[in-house]
Amino acid sequence: MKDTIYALATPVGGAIAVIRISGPEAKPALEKIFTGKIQHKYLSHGAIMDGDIPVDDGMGVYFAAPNSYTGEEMAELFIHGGYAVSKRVLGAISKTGLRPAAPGEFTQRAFLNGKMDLTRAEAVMDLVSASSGRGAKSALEQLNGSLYKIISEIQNEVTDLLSGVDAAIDYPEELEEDIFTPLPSQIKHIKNKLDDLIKNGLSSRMVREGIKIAILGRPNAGKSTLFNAMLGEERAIVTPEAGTTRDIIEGTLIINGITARLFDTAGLRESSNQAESIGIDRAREAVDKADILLIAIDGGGDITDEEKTLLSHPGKRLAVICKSDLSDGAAAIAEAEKYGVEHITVSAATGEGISGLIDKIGSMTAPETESALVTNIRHINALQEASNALASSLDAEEADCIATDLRSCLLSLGEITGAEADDAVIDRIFSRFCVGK
Ligand SMILES: Nc1nc2c(ncn2[C@@H]2O[C@H](COP(=O)(O)OP(=O)(O)OP(=O)(O)O)[C@@H](O)[C@H]2O)c(=O)[nH]1
Ligand SMILES: [Mg+2]
Repeated sequence: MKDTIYALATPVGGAIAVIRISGPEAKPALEKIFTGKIQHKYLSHGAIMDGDIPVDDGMGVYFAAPNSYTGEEMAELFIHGGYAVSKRVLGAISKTGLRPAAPGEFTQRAFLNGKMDLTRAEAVMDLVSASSGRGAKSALEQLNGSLYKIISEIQNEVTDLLSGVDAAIDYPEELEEDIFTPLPSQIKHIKNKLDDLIKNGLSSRMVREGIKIAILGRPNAGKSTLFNAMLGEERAIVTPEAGTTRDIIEGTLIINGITARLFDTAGLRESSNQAESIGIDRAREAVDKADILLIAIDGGGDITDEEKTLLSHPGKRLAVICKSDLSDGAAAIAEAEKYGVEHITVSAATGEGISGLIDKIGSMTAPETESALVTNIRHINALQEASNALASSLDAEEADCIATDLRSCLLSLGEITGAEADDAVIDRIFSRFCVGK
């Protein structure tokens, strides 16, 4: 039999705090500490007692198993949110012999009791931690089981193909139809679906987790001025001297409902100054971590090799031709076009072009379809493995090898819904949750 756990489900210091209790002792514990009426799904008012001493006044609700979030006996208390009150109430609960919950333990129990599959359990956490409105929307869709439905459909299709191949291996004489001729196109069809989910998933991951945008360029290109103009505040130091910025400076702005973390970096050049060199190393590292690279180029200058390297960087990037109040930037524009990089001309000093730049970034982050579902990196990786297994089945010549690849595709898909996930993976997933969820 499981033990009974409790946790504060809200941050301390709000107006109201919520305490959750789950496990076989939930009802007896509630009876000990709460004077209100205790009835399934009935919210009642009462005192919270520590023995004979009232420690707070609040609301309580009891859920009889299995009709609760975790599928177990559960109770929730809504108390005053102050630190001292929460502490006394938690103290009273612990005296009833319950155990404090580990991170994600409520949702883990819900999963283990079959209340939700893994995609939904993870969506709970994504919803709690979503930093933007659109991120919350996609997590909510996932919570409603839409990802589970799509993955199940794909699993069925692969299982159908696999059963055909298995039948052809085991009973070659009895098969009336030729299953092998249409097989490659059937597999490709499924693989395309997986690849679309992955592609849209990557951009919707940016939606949920926010995007990282790094501004890079050579010294004095106008990066810090651009950074300040985008944030609308004087954050980074600007001087006419080359090599002003050293540390990476971070600011946050919301673009189309997405949280964007903007990074200003040290201008790239060879430097003998130690602090500047370290700053330049960090700037180069920022290139790899950024979802979008803004390549700041002074429209009035010549194009350097550093700038050419940035323009040829793979991944999402945009050339920002700076100081349009001083020059038309024709040479820089021509260079960006040569590398096939989109460009926009701005003057951070006058503000010209800045809102256009922000719109452009917004369009670069928009998922390609409205229904981007896969926002979780674990899911994206599993989909990628499933897709790789299908690719390998297309190359396979022996029926046995095709069957093996189709099986490994199914295993990867099963990891997403939890049907095939092993205990270690499941523990790791739930340990990322917050306590009380
Ligand atoms: N006229 C004009 N001057 C600008 C503009 N943007 C930047 N500057 C000037 O260019 C100089 C360098 O600007 P910064 O923003 O410090 O350049 P940076 O790229 O951050 O330089 P480092 O930090 O040294 O790499 C400063 O004197 C700015 O005032 C612009 O749009 N128009
Ligand atoms: Mg700077």
